[in-house]
Amino acid sequence: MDINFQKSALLEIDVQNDFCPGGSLAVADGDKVAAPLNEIARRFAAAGAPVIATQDWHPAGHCSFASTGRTPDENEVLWPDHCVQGTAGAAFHPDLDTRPVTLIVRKGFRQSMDSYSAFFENDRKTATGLAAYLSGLGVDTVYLGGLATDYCVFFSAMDAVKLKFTVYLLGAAVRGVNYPEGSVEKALKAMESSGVTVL
Ligand code: VGL
Ligand code: ZN
Repeated sequence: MDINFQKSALLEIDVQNDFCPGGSLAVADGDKVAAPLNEIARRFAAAGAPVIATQDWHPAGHCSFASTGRTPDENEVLWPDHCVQGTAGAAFHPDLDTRPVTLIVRKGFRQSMDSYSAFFENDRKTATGLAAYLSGLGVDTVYLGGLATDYCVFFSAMDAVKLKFTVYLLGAAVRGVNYPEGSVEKALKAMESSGVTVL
């Protein structure tokens, strides 16, 4: 893979214990994304290029938790309690090498709003600051991997396209929830038809 490290950033989405086997919202083989991400992250680091890791970072009783007893909005999915701030479940999976990481973006930290994307919260308006950070570094291309293909990776990739970044999805470094059934397939198709290149 030929990467222009002068203008590229690597985004490692939500490689956290709760999304890996044994976690409260486990994605099948979620831990398997760590090795391919580590390999490419070391190449970015060696070139002095930015490596951004995101962390789903919810307060206890977060609005996305089914345990609140809330009735979900149309098309909204509620989840088991996961990635509660400061807990072991919210920590990066131990297989993820965090040494190359230059910035950690935490998201979903507001009680009443979720944030799947690394760029915008789920109101689709509130910025996380990541776009400005990347622009400030002259980045115009992002490589993406992590968890989960059909949620946080998907929304991050789609926002990156909207923000006019060139977007590459690291196909071997993503895994999906696939809930509802078929959502991984649907997400991959939508990303590809929006201009995301799946490697
Ligand atoms: C995610 C569901 C809930 C993700 C985060 O990282 O894809 N999925 N919160
Ligand atoms: Zn979450």
